Amino acid sequence: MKKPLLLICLVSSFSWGGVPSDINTELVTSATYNVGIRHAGDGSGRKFIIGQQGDIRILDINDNVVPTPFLDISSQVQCCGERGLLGLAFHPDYENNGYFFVNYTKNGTNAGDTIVARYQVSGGDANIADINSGQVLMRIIQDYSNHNGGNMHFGQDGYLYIGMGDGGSGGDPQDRAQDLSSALGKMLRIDVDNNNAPQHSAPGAFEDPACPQDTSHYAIPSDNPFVNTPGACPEIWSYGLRNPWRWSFDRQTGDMYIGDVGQGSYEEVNFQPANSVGGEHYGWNCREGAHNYNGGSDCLPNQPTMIDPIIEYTHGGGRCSITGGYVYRGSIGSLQDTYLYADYCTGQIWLYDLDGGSSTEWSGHGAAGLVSSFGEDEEGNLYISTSQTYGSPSTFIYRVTGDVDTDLIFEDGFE
Ligand SMILES: [Ca+2]
Ligand SMILES: [Ca+2]
Repeated sequence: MKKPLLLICLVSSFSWGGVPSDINTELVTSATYNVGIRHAGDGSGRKFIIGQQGDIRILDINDNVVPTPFLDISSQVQCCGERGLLGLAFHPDYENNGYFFVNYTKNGTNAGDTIVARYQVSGGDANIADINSGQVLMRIIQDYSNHNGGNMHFGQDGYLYIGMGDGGSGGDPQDRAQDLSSALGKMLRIDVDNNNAPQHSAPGAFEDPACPQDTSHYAIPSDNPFVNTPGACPEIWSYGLRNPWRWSFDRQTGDMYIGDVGQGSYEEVNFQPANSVGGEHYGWNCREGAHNYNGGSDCLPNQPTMIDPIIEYTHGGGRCSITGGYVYRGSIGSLQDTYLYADYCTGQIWLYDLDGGSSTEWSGHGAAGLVSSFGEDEEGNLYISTSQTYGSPSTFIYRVTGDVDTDLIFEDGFE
């Protein structure tokens, strides 16, 4: 608040053009199959570790793992590879209603399909969820095992955004990402506080394409972009995504950054400003990064202008799969206005300067292993999830460290 604007500019210019000399990482804990960290926004300071096998564990304010899981739905979850418990989002009013939402690949009947479900914390213990509170909100039919997206966040508008991959295989053989009558390859947006979503017909073994099933427990925001488009799934917010494995909102501005995993050549980050009205087409499988994919032969007719990424990088050097991160909004001065992202296969991390519009590799960041995810705590500290080797159950959580600007502590961000 008392910080002069000039200082902010000075700090920003230090990070631009190079990696700040004060930043580093520290190991917080090891974990099994962790694919990310979230916070509940309830003032508790707790972090929640997403366990791909179907468990959510609490990291307390002293970075100790609470022995009993917060939730364990592993008996309902099909893991691992690209499947499993992939996403977790806490209701904006979690402190009062105790609701949180999970995205997982189911086993049993309709095995392999994506489930978005709501759970609630138990009445007696803030560190234990009520296992019997589960309510499925939607099921999204899947055939291939890969490209399940799964990441979810609430927007500043109070709606739940759900990132869905194109369903899988390779090259999106059914062109689902461009098809508005499929929930695959999309960013979805729903209202979890109401329930007026239209019912869709019960599918057969695999219905292609298909909108979400089991829609009785959420509503469609009236200003979703395709509510009046015949045949379109009204849940769709934006489309043309291949596998938005990890994406985020800038907690200060509300802008959206989507790390979208590429096919064989380009990895990308798509940007959507906070004032977007939705409907963006991010290209896939007509474009991969800022290039025609497959010579443009998969472009469906009559597509609108497609949005090219703000960041792309090529394969080579072992790079293969982007892990989208966050715009840093914690208390480290030198990282302000920096978006961090990584490549899973090499463990490389880059700093993208929002002002300069360019990326610098953070070599020697010290987070050992392959980077599978990023996470934020309530105060904006940034976490990095890694796995020892490709698909290994042995995973780690690191925290980004650096020189703290005391003016940034306990602020949601400067204006
Ligand atoms: Ca799939
Ligand atoms: Ca794209």
